[in-house]
Parts: sequence; C-alpha cells; structure tokens
Amino acid sequence: MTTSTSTHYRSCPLCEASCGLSLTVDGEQRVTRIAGDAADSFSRGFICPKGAALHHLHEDRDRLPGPQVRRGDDPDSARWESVSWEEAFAEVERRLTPIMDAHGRDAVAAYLGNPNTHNPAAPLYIRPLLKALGTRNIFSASTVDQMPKHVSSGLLFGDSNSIPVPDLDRTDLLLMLGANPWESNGSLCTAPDFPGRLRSIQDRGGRFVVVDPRRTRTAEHADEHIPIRPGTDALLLLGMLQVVCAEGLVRLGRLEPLVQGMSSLHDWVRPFSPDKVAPRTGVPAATIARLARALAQAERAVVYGRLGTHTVESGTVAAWAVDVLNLVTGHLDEPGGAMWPLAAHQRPGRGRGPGFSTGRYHSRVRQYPEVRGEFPVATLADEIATPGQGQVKALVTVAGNPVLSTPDSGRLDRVLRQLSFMVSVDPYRNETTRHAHVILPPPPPLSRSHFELAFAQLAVRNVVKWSPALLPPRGPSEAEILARLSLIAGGQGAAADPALVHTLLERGLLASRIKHHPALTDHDVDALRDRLWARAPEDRCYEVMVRLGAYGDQFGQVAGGLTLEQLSTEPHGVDLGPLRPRLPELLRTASGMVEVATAPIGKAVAELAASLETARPEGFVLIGRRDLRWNNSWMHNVPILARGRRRCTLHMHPQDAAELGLSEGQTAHVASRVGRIAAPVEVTDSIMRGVVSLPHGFGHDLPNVALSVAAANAGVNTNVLTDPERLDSLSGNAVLNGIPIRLSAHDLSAGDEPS
Ligand SMILES: Nc1nc2c(c(=O)[nH]1)N[C@H]1C(S)=C(S)[C@@H](COP(=O)(O)OP(=O)(O)OC[C@H]3O[C@@H](n4cnc5c(=O)[nH]c(N)nc54)[C@H](O)[C@@H]3O)O[C@H]1N2
Ligand SMILES: Nc1nc2c(c(=O)[nH]1)N[C@H]1C(S)=C(S)[C@@H](COP(=O)(O)OP(=O)(O)OC[C@H]3O[C@@H](n4cnc5c(=O)[nH]c(N)nc54)[C@H](O)[C@@H]3O)O[C@H]1N2
Ligand code: SF4
Ligand SMILES: [Mo]
Repeated sequence: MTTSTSTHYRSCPLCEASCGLSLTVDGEQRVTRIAGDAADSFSRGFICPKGAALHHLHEDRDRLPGPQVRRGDDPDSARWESVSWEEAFAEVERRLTPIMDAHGRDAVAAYLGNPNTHNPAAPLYIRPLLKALGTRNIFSASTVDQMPKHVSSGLLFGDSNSIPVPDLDRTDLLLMLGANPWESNGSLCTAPDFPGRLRSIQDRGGRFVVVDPRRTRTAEHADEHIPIRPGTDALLLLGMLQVVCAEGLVRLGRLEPLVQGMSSLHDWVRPFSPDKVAPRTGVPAATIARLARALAQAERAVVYGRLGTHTVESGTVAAWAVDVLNLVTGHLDEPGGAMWPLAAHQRPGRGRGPGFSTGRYHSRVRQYPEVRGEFPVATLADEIATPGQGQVKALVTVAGNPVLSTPDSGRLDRVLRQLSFMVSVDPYRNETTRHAHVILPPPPPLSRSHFELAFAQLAVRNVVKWSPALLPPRGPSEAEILARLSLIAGGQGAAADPALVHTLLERGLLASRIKHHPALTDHDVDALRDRLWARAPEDRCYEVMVRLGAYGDQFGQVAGGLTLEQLSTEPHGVDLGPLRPRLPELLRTASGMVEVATAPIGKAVAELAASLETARPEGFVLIGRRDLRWNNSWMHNVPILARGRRRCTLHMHPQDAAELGLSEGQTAHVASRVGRIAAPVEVTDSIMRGVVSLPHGFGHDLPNVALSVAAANAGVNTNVLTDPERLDSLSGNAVLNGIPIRLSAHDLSAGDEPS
C-alpha cells in the first residue's frame, strides 16, 4: 500500500460558475479533500459548499452501482434487480422497439434535465439520440427555466443561443431583477465568485440594485433593494423604457445603423407610464423614473434579469425588455454593459442568417407551438394521458427529475404509471426514475472529463479549460450509454458498436467546421481525424472544436493557436481576455440588424397594455427560492450538505402570519387551482406582504425512492401547486413564480382553490 498523496486541478461541474477545484487524492485513488484552486484563471480560489463536497457526491452510497431493471408494474411496490449492461440494453431494445413499430415515432417522448448542461458530452450525444428517436415529443428543463431568454434573443439577434451577459467586472451600475447569485452562484451569467464581483462594483465606487419580492442575501448586500409584486417585471421594465423614450434619453451610439424598429418601440411603450405601472408592480412611479434616468445617464451600466424575471407569464417580454433597455441606453455590446463572450469552441459569425421563428409544428393535445424543437414540459402529462393517434407510450429521461421539478407534478407522478415503457439515464432511483423500467447510471463527475460548452458562451470573461477524467469509471461513459441508446432507437440494435456513433459525430463536426474554413475546405475529414491527439470520443469532439475555434491552431495553420494537448498542460485554465464587442458579426437575423420590434413581441406588449385597464389581481401568490447548499432536487442526499436547520419552509411576512393566525413552525395549508400541500411556516420580514415562498426540489418521501439521506428530511413538493396551464405564451415556459394560492391555518377543503 502506498501512502503518497497528489493534487489535481479541475472544474467543478455542479453549477454554472465552473469554479476551479484543487483535489487531494490519496494513494488509494480516493479524493480526501477539495479546496478552491487559487491559481484558477477565472475563479481564483472561490469555492462553495457544494464544490467542496463533490467527492461526497461522487461516493454517495445511494448512487446506483450498475443498471437496474424494475420487476413489477406498480412503481410504489416493485422490486428492483441489478443486471449487466448487456442485459439492460437488450431489455431497452426488447421493450422500446415494438412501441416505435406499432405506434410511430411520436409515441416515444424524451425529457432532458438540467445536469445535461453541466456534462459537455450530453449535448453532443443527445442530438443523435433525438435524431434516432425521430420524435416531436421533446421536452426539457428549459421550459421551466430560461426559454424566454432564448426566444427574446432569437427574435432580437436571430440566434436563440446568443444571450448577452452583464459585463460584471467593468460595470458601474447593475440593475438586477429576479436573481439571487449569493445562493445560486449566477445563471445565464457565468461568473465564479459572483458575490465577490458584486462587491468589487461597490469597491470601485459603483452600485448594484436588486429587484426582488424577497430581501434575499443578494439584496442585503445591494445598495438598494426594490420589492416587486411577483410576475410584474415586464411592466416595470416597460415603464422604464417609456421614461427613456418620452424623455429623449435614447442613445444608440455606434449601433444606430444596426437597429430596426425604433419608431414602433416608441409607440409600443407609450401606455406604460410609471404612474400606470406603479400600482401593478408595487414599485413607486418616482423610483421607476429614477432608475430609468440613472441607467440612461451612466457611462457603464447594465440591466440583468434572471429566473424570477423569466418564470412568469410575461417572461419573454421581460427578457426582451432587459436587452432593449440596455440597447437604447447605449449599454449593449459595450464594456460594462451587456456583452457576448466568444468561447474557444465558437467561431465568429457572418452578421446575417435565417433568423428565428417558433411554431413550425404544434403539440398534439394543447396545440402549443414548438420552440427550439421542444414543447412545454408542462404539457408532458397531457401527451401521456390523452388517448389518440400520437399518444406518448414510452419515455426516455436523461438527467431529469420532472416529478419534482415541473408543473402539476402530482399529476405527472400519476400518469407516468400509464407508460408502456420508460428508460432513465440517471445515477439515482428517485421520484422520477422509480417509474422507469430500466435505469442506466452514468459514471460520477470525477470519472469524466470536463470542458465548458454551454457556460463558456455565457461567461463574463473569455476563458477555456479542459479537465481530463480524474478517477476511472466503473461502467460505460455517459457518451457511450447515449450512443448505445441511439443505436437501439435507430434500429441497429443493442449489440451495435457505439464507435459507429462516435465516428459519425467526429466526422460530422469536422465536416461542418471545415466547410467554410478559408484554409481547410479541401482537406479530407479522415486525414484530419488521424491528426487528433485525444483518445476518448467526447474529448476528440472538444479537440475539433478548440482547434477549429476562434483561438485554435486550425490544425497547424495558426502558430501558437490553441490545441487540446496544450490545454492539458494548463490545469488552471487559459484566460482569453475581457469580452469584446461582437456586433454586427454575431447577428443571424435575415435583415442583418437588431430587430427590436418583431410581431410576436408587439402582440404580447399590446396585451400587457390592455391588461393595465383591467382589475388588479388580489390575494396571496407563491414564489420559490434556492439555497447555496443544494441544487434543484438532487443534492439533498449528501449528509454534509443536508445538515443544519430545516429549510423546506414556507416564508411568510409577520403581519400576514398574524392575520392568518399562524406562527413560527406551525403548519400552513396551501391550495392552488391544481393541488394542495401543507408546510411549516417560517415567519420573516424579508418577504413582502401577500407573497409566500417555498423552495422547489423537495418531496422525497415517495415509495421506492432510494435516497436515504434525502428521505429523512423529505420536505414537500411545491410543484404540486404549479399550474400547468399558466405559461409564458411566447416561449411555453412554465409560470413558477407568482402562483395564486389560498392559505390557511386549517385544512383547506375542496372548492377553496383560487381560480
Ligand atoms: N417551483 C419551481 N420549480 C422549478 C424551479 C423553480 O425555481 N421553482 N427551477 C426550475 C429549474 S431552473 C430547473 S433547471 C429545473 C430542473 O429540473 P430537472 O433537471 O428535471 O431536475 P433536477 O432536480 O435538476 O434533476 C436532475 C436529475 O439529474 C440526475 N443527474 C445528476 N447528475 C447527473 C449526470 O451526470 N448524468 C445524468 N444522466 N443524470 C444526472 C439527478 O439524479 C436528477 O435525477 O427545475 C425547475 N423547477
Ligand atoms: N445553490 C444552488 N444554486 C443553483 C441552483 C440551486 O438549486 N441551488 N439551481 C441552478 C439553476 S438550475 C438555476 S436556473 C439558477 C437560477 O439562479 P437565479 O436566477 O439566481 O435564481 P434564484 O436563486 O431562484 O433567484 C430568483 C429570485 O427571483 C425572485 N423572484 C421571484 N419572483 C419574482 C418576480 O416576479 N420578479 C422578480 N424581480 N424577482 C422574483 C425570487 O425571490 C428569487 O430571489 O441557479 C442555479 N444555481
Ligand atoms: S459555485 Fe460551488 S457548485 Fe458552483 S461551480 Fe463553484 S464550487 Fe461548484
Ligand atoms: Mo435552471
């Protein structure tokens, strides 16, 4: 036995911040300690409790050791059996193929959860899987999250992935809505040590303002906290736009020749004077006007809106208004404003493209338009439960827990039982995967390489890093699991060689990347493949992207250009500099302009204007919240993170609690149009009156869930209350914040629900 220890550096894959970690590994190949990597080019030593517990997550005893097959029809009482990988894939083929043959491609649905964005192999390998399935019934966590921002970016800039991020390190004024980075560590804005970067704004004489119905930890540190009535950010932002337009504060600067639709914008925002929107938002008219003027007059300023701004009924209008405010006040694509990174795996664009649209086809039951090739996950249960041609009979989930994370999840939990077959790629048997017939557990995060695909495109600096796998995997990689599922879905069978998919991906990536390449168009794809340095299939894809990316060596054509081999010698990452202006090159609209006034937004803004004339909604509304020590539904099983006081509580203002006769720790009964729950009250003046808050991701007490630590502190599932019919119409995103509810100290009887 050897006792020597070694230190390794790699990125934390658990949230968007992608912090550099320093891991101590003992002679037995066990990680004994994790600290922040002080030399990391981006995070400079920052770490949070989740990153420091990554090895505990890696070693979680409840992580499934291998594939499992369910024996028995009732997920509440069924027995689970460990099988070999070959048996598991054979079982998938045996049960999935007949359903596709008998009922057609749309009879199989797919749900893709959030951790797919944290695993770079997933976006690469999910594409061939979805292609092989050939189904239109694709759902993901995007429609309980950021879909509004995709739609607004698509409409404005022609590319739904071109989301501008606040240039935190150079701004002097940040107006932040519906985000709580002190707990979340940031979202659609990759900025390790987000809190430290906010403090730096203050240290250099700037300030940041938080708009949130709760006085969050972020709001406590802010220079100003502005409480807002949930669901009304679009009105506040339109009010600010009205002030900017009416007071002649519009300043497009160098973007003037690149902007289309300004006269419509002036017309659209006219009805939204601060006086009109103040009673709706709860934000005083004078505050709205003051914020607008401050933004317009600041040299370096930026508006940033996140989850609380997006997961509401006018999420897309709010997302659009954020960018338009930045644009008209001269803060878009400018240092200190909202800018776009250019990641190492990306290439600059050509300033024009096909543009963005939605609704190429519609969902079967509720006729929701397709958005980025998906339907709202809020309608997944409808597609399973409603008989007829095209009914969903089978489901593939990858890294998702919709039974806790999506609307009306009590119903989803019931209707998943109707499926003829379900297969889940997931390390745990949890609330969702207990419904599966086969569970295929991927290796834990320390057993795979890491390269930022998603978040490098959202980072506040251009940075690149590649972390090779640290510990050997016990079974097939997630890439291989997904490749084998693709082969089954594509009819090649369970025994087909996954190398077929690896090669297809590699060749496809190379071919598309050299197609318009000035120096490589004539090159042979296979000759270039022979020159790849990496061995693992997913690493070879990252290598192609890096070498043919904006800073790459272009296969030897650019001296000193990046290669993956070079990145293997840079465990702290490579800093590629601050964000640089990208307009017009990044645009993919048909006009080659920023299209401010597209028809879908115009219609939605007109509807909002009309709503100002109707009666103001009354009654309690429910919002969510996050906590630094867990991530959505799946980190409650790590003892060191689960310790401490009870956290699945209903936050309530002291006066509201007094009026309802509720006090600290007592049970509150909560009913919405679709469900009811009971939760312990936590009285706090950090939440505004008329609003209560409950975190999501709890409710671990369902039968046959194998999460021993989480089950001991099960909590309640707030999404039992979320109404599946309340969506942001432009994006299909669920309304998770601002849900009308009824509250009582006593059991609520049927008929008590708000309408
Ligand atoms: N009420 C309310 N609901 C919400 C939200 C809210 O704020 N309020 N937030 C929403 C948001 S922003 C999101 S993103 C969604 C999340 O929704 P989901 O993605 O559906 O849920 P998660 O809880 O993230 O579940 C992640 C699943 O992935 C598995 N997993 C973890 N690591 C891996 C891996 O490496 N590979 C694979 N294959 N699986 C893995 C976990 O075991 C778990 O089953 O929830 C949404 N739901
Ligand atoms: N520790 C931890 N980190 C996480 C996650 C986690 O679960 N735990 N989840 C990750 C994921 S998947 C995501 S998407 C990100 C999300 O990260 P953030 O976007 O920062 O989201 P939250 O932390 O949920 O903060 C949203 C805030 O919006 C407020 N809010 C609610 N309704 C409204 C409204 O109508 N208007 C305004 N202005 N505010 C409102 C809430 O009170 C809350 O403080 O976090 C990621 N990071
Ligand atoms: S903030 Fe925490 S969870 Fe997120 S990347 Fe950093 S260490 Fe990991
Ligand atoms: Mo999310």
